Order: sequence, then C-alpha cells, then structure tokens
Amino acid sequence: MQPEGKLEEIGAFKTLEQFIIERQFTVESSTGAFSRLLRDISVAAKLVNWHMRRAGIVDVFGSTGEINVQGEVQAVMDALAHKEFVRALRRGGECCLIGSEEHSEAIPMRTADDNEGKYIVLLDPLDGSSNIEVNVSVGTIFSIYQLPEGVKEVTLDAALQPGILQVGAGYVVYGSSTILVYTTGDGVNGFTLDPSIGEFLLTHPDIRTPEDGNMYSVNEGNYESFDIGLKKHIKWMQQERADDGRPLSTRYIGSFVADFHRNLLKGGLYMYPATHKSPEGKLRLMYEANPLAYIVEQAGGLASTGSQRILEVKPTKLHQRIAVYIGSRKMVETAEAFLRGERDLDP
Ligand code: AHM
Ligand code: MG
Repeated sequence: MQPEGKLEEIGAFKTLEQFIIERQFTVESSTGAFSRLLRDISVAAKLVNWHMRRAGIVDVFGSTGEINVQGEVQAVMDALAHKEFVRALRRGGECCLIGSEEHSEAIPMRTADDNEGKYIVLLDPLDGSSNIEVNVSVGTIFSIYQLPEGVKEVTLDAALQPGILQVGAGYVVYGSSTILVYTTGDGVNGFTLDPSIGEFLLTHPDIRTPEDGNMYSVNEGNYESFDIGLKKHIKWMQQERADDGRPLSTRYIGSFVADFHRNLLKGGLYMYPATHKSPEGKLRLMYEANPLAYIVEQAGGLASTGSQRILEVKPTKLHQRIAVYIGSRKMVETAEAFLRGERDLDP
C-alpha cells in the first residue's frame, strides 16, 4: 500500500494542465488556443517518452536508412518522435505550420476546410539521438511563433522570424526522469513526468539560472578548429587559481538539450563554435538555439553567437546553423570578451 505521506506529496503538486489554464486566465483576450497547443505538445512528449522507455525491448534502435536534410543518418527514434509531434499537432488543430529537423521543407498544417490554426511550431523532435543506444539523455526542443497578422497563405516565410518574437519555447529531457521546461515570456517553469499517473507535475517553479558557474561544455575534440580567442578562454578556465574557483570542470554529454538543462540548473556555459567541419556552427538557429536562448534569458542567463544576441539574428532559412555560447550571464560575457580579444590568460 502507498504510504499516506507519499499520496499527499503527489496531491501537493500542480499538473501542467492546471498551470497552463491558470496562466491562461491571467490573459484577458485569451481564447485558449495557446493552452491547447501546449497540451498537444505535452501529449506528444508523453508518447515519445513511452517509446523511449521501451527502447531496447522493442526494436527502435538503429537507423531508418534515410539521410536527413542535415546530411545525417536518421535514427529510427528521430523518425518516430517527428511523427508523434506532427500527429499531435495536426490532431490538435492550433498549429498552421511545422518546421522540423527531420523534414527538409516546412510542413503546412492547414487544410482547405480548416483555417483555424495560428501558431507556427519549429522543433527538433529528438535532439542528441546518437546517444539513445547507450542510455544517455536526449530531448525535444520546440519554439512557437504566432502567424503574423494578415498572412493568408502560410509558407516558410511566415516562420522566418527572429527569436525575440517567439511566444513560447520549451524542451523535454528524457533522462533519469522526464522533465518538460517551458516559457511564454513570463519566467521559466519545469514539470516532471510522474509515470504512475501520466501527468507532468510542477516540480521546478520559476527557474533562475545562477549568474556564474563552474562548468563548461564544449567538444574539445574540435580544439584545432577554434579561433585564438576561444583557445585562450578555454585555457583560462583551466588555469588553477585559489581565489576564483578555477580550474572549472568540463561536462559534455553531446545532447545539447541535456547539457543545457544541467547548466541551467547548476550554472555553466555551453559552447558550439564554428569549426572547420561546420563553418557556420553545428546547431540549428530556429529549433535549437532560439528556443533555448529564450529560456535562458527568461531565467537570467545569456545566449550569444559570440558577437551578437542570438534572439536578434534574422533567419534566412529553416535549417540555418549558428555558433552558440549559452548559459550563465557572467560566463557568456567572459566568452565574448575573449572572442573580441579583450581578455587574455592570467600570468
Ligand atoms: P542532432 O540534433 O542531430 O542530435 O545534433 C545536435 C547535437 C547536439 O545535441 C549536441 O550538443 C551536438 O550535436 C554534439 O555534436 P558533436 O558530436 O559534434 O559534439
Ligand atoms: Mg538537435
């Protein structure tokens, strides 16, 4: 039998659905469409979670044999996650256009007899999918825009908006537990999936990221590619000093969303600069960098290309790549100063 204390504990948490509805009532003109869109996203996340938890038992490892638009091998789970999100958003009817890492073109959702949906959803259905087979955390990242006023025909152009115009953004980490974190520009809140009742419960209200941290995340295998400012910055973080916490620790999972989540809660800096292999950076602006940039700023942190605020970059294509420096405010500022050549190693 469940001890009574435990039952009370579950009852004390607010569900994601309750939270969304409470927030909806604070917006006078709200029609509930946005709340329904968030619900659709959370349903898809639960379905992806369900697939993930059975990975290894049913055959969802390996590749589909397809090469995705990024020129990368598509994992079976990538394709499954993409399908679940598209299906949930289509069923829900609040979304007019989807842009997905797993699909070369934007996917129109409106049909002739249904002209309602006014939200654009851009997503990476399964970020870090190369980690699935080895039981390492992966995630979903999503970004939401409103269809601009007066736009009748919904094409990719409608989605090519800078990140500052996002009306919502979030991610899900399928890790030791499954957590959904999102913002609508009014703080950042995190909800842990309770598998016994199938509900996301508010476990991380009003997340604030530490303004400084002692962890940095970068693929140092690419060191030879880094420019001199970044090389110095990394060496500076590795210098041993008794008074300021250096050397810092390296933490790099290779799932952006999982590295980001840890750094958001603990304080830290994630960097994916341009490299010889990926001269524009590896991460995608529209569905990786922008949503996490919105969240980190809402939590008190910063997100930069190294020289510009990510949220102000005007996108030109759906799968655009960009260099990313994201995390605790002081750490991003220090990275930018090194990149500008204003900082140097300590003597
Ligand atoms: P993906 O969206 O195809 O999974 O690729 C993005 C991933 C990020 O999750 C991760 O941080 C990065 O690529 C890792 O790249 P690398 O192996 O070059 O360090
Ligand atoms: Mg990704």
